[in-house]
Amino acid sequence: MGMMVEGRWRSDVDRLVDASGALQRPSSVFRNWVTVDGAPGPTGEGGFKAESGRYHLYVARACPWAHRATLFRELKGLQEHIGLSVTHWLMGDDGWTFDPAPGVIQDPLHGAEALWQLYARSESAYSGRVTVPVLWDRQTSRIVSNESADIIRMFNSAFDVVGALDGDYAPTALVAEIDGLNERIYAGLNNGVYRAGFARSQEAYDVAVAEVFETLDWLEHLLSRQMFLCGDRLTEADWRLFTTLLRFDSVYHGHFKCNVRLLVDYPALWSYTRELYAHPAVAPTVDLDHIKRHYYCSHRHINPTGVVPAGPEIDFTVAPDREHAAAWT
Ligand SMILES: N[C@@H](CCC(=O)N[C@@H](CS)C(=O)NCC(=O)O)C(=O)O
Repeated sequence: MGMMVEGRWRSDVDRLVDASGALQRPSSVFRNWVTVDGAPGPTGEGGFKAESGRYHLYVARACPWAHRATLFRELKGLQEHIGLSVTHWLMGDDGWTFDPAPGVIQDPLHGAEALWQLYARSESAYSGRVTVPVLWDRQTSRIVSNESADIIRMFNSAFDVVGALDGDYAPTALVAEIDGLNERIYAGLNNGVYRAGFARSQEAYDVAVAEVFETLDWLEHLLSRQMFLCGDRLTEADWRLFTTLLRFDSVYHGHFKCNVRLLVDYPALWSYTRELYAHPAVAPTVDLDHIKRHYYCSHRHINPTGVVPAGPEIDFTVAPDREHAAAWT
């Protein structure tokens, strides 16, 4: 895995694991916000007003953080308002690229061949990681944000004035609860699976994998009693959890060694995952082929042969069987 150093791509730098062998995920650095009137958001600079056709989203289908952003683009009906490019599934020596392959949507704005070129265009002396998702401003040719947590909050409400679909997944009265759930689920599960998978010491792995299954056990208990994480209302917290659950048995169980139990061994969580999967916004955002190939081929330090396993066979379309299953009209 490479990174940029003063505006240039370097493929020879490996910088995510500390001396104890534990994964350190650095914070995102572009933290501006699109707002209704262009006023600054909670972080960053102002000037990014919600306008139809002004912004473009760059994602990898494999990435669970980028997946949040494409989900919110669909949930809020923003496809006509915000363009989309999809990288190649392989994150190799050049990082994320737009090499032609099924499912790749190339860069219509600048014809970038690799994502780092867009980071360099936005900030010529940029040093740091080149991550997806990226929300790009066509007007200033700059990255607005590369933090998925912020991007989905913007998508949730900022574009309502330009014709987004109804639906508030982070209502003010629930924000504190959603933030609390997000924090616990991020640490124990969304990022916990990465901490387990990228650990380079037994100790770091043991700590991470225990937290993954503690978190799943807690979620199973919660979702066997209520429809969604916040009770009866579907919120952002559910969608952020969903992108990790969707990948669990296909990649985190095998590739990241999170193999104490499978998702399908958790009756409530497994049904909940299928219920969310059946939401009409989900199918256009899921590419399990990109997901599996990305993980098993990109992380050669974990899977040196790059061989992608055939299974497991998973059918997300089996009817839900929770007593209080969610259904969509
Ligand atoms: N905090 C970021 C994390 C994004 C992230 O780590 N994306 C991964 C893909 S799953 C990536 O692009 N990694 C490239 C790299 O680290 O060089 C977010 O949630 O948006």
